[in-house]
Amino acid sequence: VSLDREAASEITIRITASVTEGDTASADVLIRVLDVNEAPSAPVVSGTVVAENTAGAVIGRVTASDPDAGGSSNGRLSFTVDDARFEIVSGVLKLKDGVSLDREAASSVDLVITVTDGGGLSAQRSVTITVGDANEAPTAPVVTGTTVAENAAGAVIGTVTASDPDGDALSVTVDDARFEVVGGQLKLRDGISLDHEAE
Ligand SMILES: [Ca+2]
Ligand SMILES: [Ca+2]
Ligand SMILES: [Ca+2]
Ligand SMILES: [Ca+2]
Repeated sequence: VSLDREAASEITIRITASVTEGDTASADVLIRVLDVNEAPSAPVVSGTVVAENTAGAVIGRVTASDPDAGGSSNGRLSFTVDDARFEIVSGVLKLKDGVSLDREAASSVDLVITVTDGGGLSAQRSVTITVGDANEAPTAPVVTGTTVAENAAGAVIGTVTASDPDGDALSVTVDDARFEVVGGQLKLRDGISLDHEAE
């Protein structure tokens, strides 16, 4: 048999003495159950996603319970996270101010969350946080050539390249109707040629 202070912090027992002739005498004794610190439960995080390119982004609330709840320091909980880019403030797991993540560099982050009570007992949980994708603009297109022969219908000027941080498929257009970009090449449209003396 053992006792649980959190279930009952005091119990009263009655002790009775008797003699063989039948006389009895009793006394009530109040027994206090002393507190022993018990470990908190492993922390739980309410969110699993952090937006990329968002400094200080919030992931979710971190909670844990402790058998020694109430005013005692044995039930007072504090939280830490093992990755210096993150912090837990007022029970909220977030990126530190000024820190943001890049999904294209790493699509997820493994964190260990630790809860510690005022008596020094702790519990941990490992969580994987997904970095949510945000669409990012492609780079400005680059053309390898800058000259075109006159009187050469459909002449090719050069190769057009651009890249996209997200790996998105890109389409390339040109604002002068005499030109087109086909198969990654900037060229005059078929049947169209230019005249050096005119332009
Ligand atoms: Ca306790
Ligand atoms: Ca405790
Ligand atoms: Ca992205
Ligand atoms: Ca994109």
